[in-house]
Amino acid sequence: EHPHKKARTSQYPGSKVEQSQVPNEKVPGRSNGQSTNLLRTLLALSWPSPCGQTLQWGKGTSFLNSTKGMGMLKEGARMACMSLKMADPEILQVRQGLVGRGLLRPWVPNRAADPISTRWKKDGTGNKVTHPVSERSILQFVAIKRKDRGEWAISGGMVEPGEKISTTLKREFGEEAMSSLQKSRAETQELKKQLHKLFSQEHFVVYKGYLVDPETHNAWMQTEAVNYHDETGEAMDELPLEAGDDAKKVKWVDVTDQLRLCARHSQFIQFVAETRGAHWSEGTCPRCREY
Ligand code: RP5
Ligand code: MG
Ligand code: MG
Repeated sequence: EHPHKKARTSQYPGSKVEQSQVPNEKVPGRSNGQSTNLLRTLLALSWPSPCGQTLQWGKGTSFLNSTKGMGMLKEGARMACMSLKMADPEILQVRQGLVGRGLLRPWVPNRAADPISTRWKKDGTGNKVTHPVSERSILQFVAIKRKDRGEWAISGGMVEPGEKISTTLKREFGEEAMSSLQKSRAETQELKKQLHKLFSQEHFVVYKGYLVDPETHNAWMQTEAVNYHDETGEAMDELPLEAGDDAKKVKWVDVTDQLRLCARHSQFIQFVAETRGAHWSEGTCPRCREY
């Protein structure tokens, strides 16, 4: 599936605004640094553009479709290309006809971080539970149910300005899976120690990059997902899970291909399961199957 498909074929979340059906070949890759640089430059030029703070995505759509809007966009692109010494203003083509920030706060990439905390599923006697069909050990991860969209997800959140990703990963897990914002000062200190211990464990970066989620031409998501795994389960088992902030529920969930999570979160979890040799699907060759 084309990575940018969802953003072009459905309504913008929480609205009745249809995203236009831009064909694949007309979509410039967001991995293309030039596109991002160009947008940055356009914003830095502070030319009266459709990217202006006052335009919302709804209004922006009609503005952009107007002759005046398109003219300004092209002129801005031309100026930006001149300043970047780039040849092709077409790189700033309209992706799905929506301009402005939509649901997102910052312009251009909105950085998020997704902590994936895992442990092995155990039975009453402390032995690992294996799946009867795949015969692989079953992994569990901490899932939250989002308040806004009601979907199950990883307890991720946005990177605050100037914040290190490693801090965001800990902070968001604390806020959404341990309700840290509701704790007293003493409890917060204790919680910080627990989180520090958890997040100092063995970990690896699962994914880093563009994320299909609410987006417009000018504001989109990118994330860094990191897996923190507790092999013995000692630290994770003691965790007093309590939903907070963006989360209305939190629980340990078995990892399988039946998971339906928001954004690309199921793919992140699949990658963790396969990397750790855990159960994912009932098929004999999970990597050969199409999901
Ligand atoms: C997802 O939304 C990201 O992967 C991350 O989990 C989350 C960040 O947004 P908020 O939870 O702060 O709304 O796209
Ligand atoms: Mg949050
Ligand atoms: Mg969140």
